[in-house]
Amino acid sequence: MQSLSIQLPQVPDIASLDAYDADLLRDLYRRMVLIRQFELKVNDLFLQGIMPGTIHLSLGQEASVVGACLALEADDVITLTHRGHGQALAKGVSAAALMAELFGKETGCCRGRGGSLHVGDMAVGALPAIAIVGASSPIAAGMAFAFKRQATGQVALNFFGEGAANKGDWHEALNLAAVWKLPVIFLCENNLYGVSTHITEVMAIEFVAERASAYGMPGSTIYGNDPIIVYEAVKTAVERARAGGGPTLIECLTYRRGGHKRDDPGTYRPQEEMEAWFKTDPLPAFRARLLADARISLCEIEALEASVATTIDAAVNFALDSDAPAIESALEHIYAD
Ligand SMILES: Cc1ncc(C[n+]2csc(CCOP(=O)(O)OP(=O)(O)O)c2C)c(N)n1
Repeated sequence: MQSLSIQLPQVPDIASLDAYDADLLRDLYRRMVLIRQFELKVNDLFLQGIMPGTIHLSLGQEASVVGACLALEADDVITLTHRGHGQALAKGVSAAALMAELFGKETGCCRGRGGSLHVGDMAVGALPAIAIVGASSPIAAGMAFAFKRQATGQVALNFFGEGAANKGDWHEALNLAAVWKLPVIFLCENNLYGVSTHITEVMAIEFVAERASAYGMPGSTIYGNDPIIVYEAVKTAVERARAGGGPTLIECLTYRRGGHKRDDPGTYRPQEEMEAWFKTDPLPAFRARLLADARISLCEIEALEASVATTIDAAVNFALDSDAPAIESALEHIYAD
């Protein structure tokens, strides 16, 4: 933790990939590429005026969500944020259903009712996103409470941004989760900014994870732009949670490549900071590490990237060809009168 800084990225020494199964490495990279290509396509569609609504892109944060989700089992559950496309794809929501959701179509993962801010699919353990900052932490703790009572062996992983860690409901969730030793992992994607506000303007300590000790749970701040580092940290937390040890707080230091949302160019960020973080882009970095591994060839990586591009094109066609929900179904699949 000492070697990391909230100001500029510090890339730690990264261990060799030898100990990891090649299929896991391929899966980590494939999901990161899927998120990257999905969001670049979504951005294009917005700029062309083809896609409606608003979007919060997570370009640059792929390693944190993919490393975290691959450390979970299929029946474990995640909660998503307003910046949730990557979280959803990492957990296994199909690109076609996600794209259709963004277009408000009946074939979308929430039948077109949610849009970008509420994506998810319980069939793959992704609770549709809650756009109220901080509000998903008590819900994750609640799900973990149910898992514990029913002895299902499942864990819940709560994604949130560092801005959420200053909300009261977040603190209450961590406290109760620790007191009741709930099987929940609180995973902060610390991208340094809540909209345009730098973390140092709203937090008097350096790292969110320092707060873990106040609740009596382990906490760590890790470099979030390497999927293996995140995978290892989450795996340890998951094992602890399943063994009845209770929650863990993990803070992944990362950076969003763009602004807060599509109408924000993100120009409040210092040039030096942006340049330094952009150099740590998780995709080229992990690609280079894979290429250095004798088990994975350039040809294979290029084929993987091309196949993801085909998946994204198919997702767009599927979404555009799908029908909007019928007007008479407007009151179906909702939980309020
Ligand atoms: C309770 C609440 N207050 C304000 C907002 C408006 N809002 C949406 S995203 C956001 C910033 C959240 O920052 P952070 O939690 O760090 O997540 P990030 O956007 O960096 O992923 C704000 C203030 C909201 N959605 N909910």
